[in-house]
Amino acid sequence: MKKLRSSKPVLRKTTAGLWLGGLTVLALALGLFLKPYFRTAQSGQGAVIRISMAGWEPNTLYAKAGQPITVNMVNLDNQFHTDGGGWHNFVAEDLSVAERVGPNQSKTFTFTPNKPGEFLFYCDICCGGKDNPFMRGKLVVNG
Ligand SMILES: [Cu+2]
Repeated sequence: MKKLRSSKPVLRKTTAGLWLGGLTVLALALGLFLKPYFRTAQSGQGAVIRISMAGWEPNTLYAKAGQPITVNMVNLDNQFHTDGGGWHNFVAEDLSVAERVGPNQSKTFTFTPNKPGEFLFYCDICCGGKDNPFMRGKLVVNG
């Protein structure tokens, strides 16, 4: 009987250890999962936008006036495109933004729209550029 009693705390410790380990793993997993959201929250607003010969996806971005927005522009095209060699750019004249991204590359840039409104952005490297509706997108800046 004495042996049984002495083994009880050991069993309890193991159970507690398992719980603690499980909780730690859970917290770490949750932290990893939530990390991008927290980063976005810290640096204002964030958006991922994909560009290819087919156009922008999505073609509407949202921002808030006076708050920085970080755009991660992902280029889905390769260098074998005869039209611009697979390069694209993000041009928003009214916001003084012009960023280029190479084939199969991504580029992250940050800017701060200082006034509310709807602003045109486009790629002028390929496919007719600004005149092609597929190469056009809209940034909606809320006040
Ligand atoms: Cu383009």
